[in-house]
Amino acid sequence: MSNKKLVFSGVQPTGNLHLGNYLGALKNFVSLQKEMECIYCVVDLHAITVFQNPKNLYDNVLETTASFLATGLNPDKSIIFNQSSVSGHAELAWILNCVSRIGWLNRMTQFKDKAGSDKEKASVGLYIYPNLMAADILLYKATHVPVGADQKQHLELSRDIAQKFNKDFNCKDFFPIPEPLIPKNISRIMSLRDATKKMSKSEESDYSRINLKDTADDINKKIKKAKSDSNSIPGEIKSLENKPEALNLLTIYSELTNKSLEKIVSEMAGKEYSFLKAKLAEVLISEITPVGKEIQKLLKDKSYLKKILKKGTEKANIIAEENLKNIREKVGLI
Ligand code: AQP
Repeated sequence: MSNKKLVFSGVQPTGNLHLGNYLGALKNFVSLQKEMECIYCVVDLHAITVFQNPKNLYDNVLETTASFLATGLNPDKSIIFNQSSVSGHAELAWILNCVSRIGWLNRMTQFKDKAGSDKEKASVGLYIYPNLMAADILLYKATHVPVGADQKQHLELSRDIAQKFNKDFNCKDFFPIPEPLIPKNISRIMSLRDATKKMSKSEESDYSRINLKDTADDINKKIKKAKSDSNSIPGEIKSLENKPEALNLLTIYSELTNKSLEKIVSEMAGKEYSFLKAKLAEVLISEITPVGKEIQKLLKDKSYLKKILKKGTEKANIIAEENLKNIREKVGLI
């Protein structure tokens, strides 16, 4: 087996990227780019598992690409492309649909959350989404996958699929078993309105999230309105156990200031949440608004963004085709 480390991860073009995507995934993408070969994909085929207005989807693919670049991904170092432009993703997904088990998919909690109460009406694509995710990773024989904690279960399924393929086709170590890279302190950013739910692009209320394109004014308003607690900030983390909104705000602040949660809680002990909110809005504005401005600037030159995707597609296709040739051979396809 090759020892080459290779990173793969994707982001769905389903709307404005937000603070959860940024702290849970994109920041990690940028730092990994310094140490390893990386492939970052705008996963448009995942997006259409839930109906997308075609015009919005097209725009969102370009906007997600702009967000990749604005947060610091370098197209000369990392391969940046959109999933549907490399047909190998769909081909390998089909093969893996035949390796993966229905029982495994039935355990996926994201399907249960996204399909809601009427599962009969969910698309088949939404149900088999984790098999496509496995194909994305295994198509490049990626060894490391930076994701937020919400994707941990899907990644475990990718590992199971890789192991089963290697066993079924008697090719030990053919697919590396991909390792998740989940940020330790800030694996899941929660909604600003209801911290029992994760911050998400598809949540109806825009007040539930900080978008990367939000202005200073938007950020101030959203943080002011964010749910917290009527008591003052306690001196120890344990007392925050039943106060998820307060804990979420403190965790975001700790991440953005690079200080441990313990240190932040001890510094803020006894203060009102309005004090934390003012400080939090300040650091958010200084970290997020420059990214938003860069996204807006990049979006003015769509042909440049398309050129980046085209160049990335060419590079990705070379790796994908080489691996697919071997995969077809293992399966016995002529
Ligand atoms: N709230 C979050 N906290 C930490 N990480 C998060 N990620 C998403 N939300 C959070 C991570 O961002 C990467 C890209 O996610 P995605 O956009 O492809 O899919 P998602 O997880 O389904 O994100 P959303 O915002 O909830 O999108 P919608 O609403 O369209 O489903 C992933 O690594 C994810 O873990």
